[in-house]
Amino acid sequence: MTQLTLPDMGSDSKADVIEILIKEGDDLALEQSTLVLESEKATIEVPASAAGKVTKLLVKVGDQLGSFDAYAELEASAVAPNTSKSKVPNKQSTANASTEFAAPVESPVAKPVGEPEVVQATQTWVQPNADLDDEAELYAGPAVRRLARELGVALKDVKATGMRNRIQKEDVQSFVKQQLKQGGSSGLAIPKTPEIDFSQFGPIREERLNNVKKATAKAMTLANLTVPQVTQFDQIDITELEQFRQSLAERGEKVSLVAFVLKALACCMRDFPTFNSSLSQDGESLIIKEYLHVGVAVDTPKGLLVPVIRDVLQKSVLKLNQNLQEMAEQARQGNLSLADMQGGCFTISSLGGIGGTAFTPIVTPPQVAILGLSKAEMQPKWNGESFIARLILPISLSYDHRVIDGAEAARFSRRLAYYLQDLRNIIM
Ligand code: CAO
Repeated sequence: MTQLTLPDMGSDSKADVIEILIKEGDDLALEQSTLVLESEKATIEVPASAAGKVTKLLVKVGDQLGSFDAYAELEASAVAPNTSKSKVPNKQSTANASTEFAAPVESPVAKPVGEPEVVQATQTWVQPNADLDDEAELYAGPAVRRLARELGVALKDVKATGMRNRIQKEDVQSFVKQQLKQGGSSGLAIPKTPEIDFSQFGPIREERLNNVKKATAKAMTLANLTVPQVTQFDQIDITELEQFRQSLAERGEKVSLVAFVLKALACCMRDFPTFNSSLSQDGESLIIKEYLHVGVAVDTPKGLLVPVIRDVLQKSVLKLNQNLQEMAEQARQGNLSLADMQGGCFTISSLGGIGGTAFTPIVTPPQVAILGLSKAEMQPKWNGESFIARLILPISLSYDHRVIDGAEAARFSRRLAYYLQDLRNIIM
């Protein structure tokens, strides 16, 4: 058994134990901090002078210790303890050398047979008044300051519960817990929207949000906070596609433009697998999917729902159209199951039936991109000799810039144009 004792403190006066950084059963490493002592002018962190398992603590917070007092018993490990005695620099000399290590001053003393081996601290550093915060006169030991630094906590915000108004480790921990509960209210945390009594400006009424709207709000907030998004705008000439679509309609086959876009999009995702990926949780890798399911945003009386159409690459445009119409109807009727809305690799949001020239759809993680369709309109296009009327579809491709670069997004939207401008390219 080994006893840990304090080094020579350089005077007869005693220091208060203000923090105990170890507990019985701990495996102590050599020079690991064990105690924080406070004398009138300094805070001293005492490093372990031997490695081993702590079998007994001989002190408690509030005790007073002086030079060579024992404070713990240790079952020493194989690592040879450093048994040289040392002397803490006296306070005058430490005033200008706050982090200086004291040099050993005595050689090891042979221990009497049968007596516990006494291992004294060999090094310590003294920081005269270093724990006194100039601005707010805060007291905290080095270990607490280190913890606060690691957690990004400003000590002035922490309520102290220790002796002489000293901030303890537990105070920092409960401050962090409190902040997490409140959703954070300091530093870089997102400030809350101020609560305003709108009735002071005129009559109001309050409508409770339904579950769809609440889920959308949560998903959009998460998406906007976590994904650095960019939107690439482009225009696609769908004149021929529309003529083909109309000819199908004349034959009684009504096919949505979205079904054609689904097919062309799946070809693009096959060509650019990054668009069919998710960033791993630790941000270290990309998870590339070998399946290809696409969600389509549907405007329903309850709010936005996104049913997922499976295996888009393998399906014909007619099959995709059938899936789209069925899913959209189920969404409007409120008959979608949770499974119907899961597993999407990409999303299409079409506002073309309503209008608008462009918008910035929001990428919803873990997906890395979303395609917005706006209203196609006839536009004059120069063919080198004259202006001709062409049907132009505006698209808005938003992407997660952590995963997709701008050049890749531009190539992707050009590839989509390649497939939609001439559908024959899809079967090549
Ligand atoms: N350009 C020009 N006209 C378009 C068009 C476009 N991009 N897209 C649709 N139209 C026209 C067409 O004339 C279409 O009628 P026909 O197909 O008979 O000619 C008509 O608008 C209706 O289209 P639609 O968009 O309602 O129907 P759809 O089958 O093409 O799309 C669906 C299905 C589910 C995408 C759509 O009904 C829908 O819900 N869209 C809203 C999606 C949404 O809310 N997105 C925002 C999400 S973020 O808040």
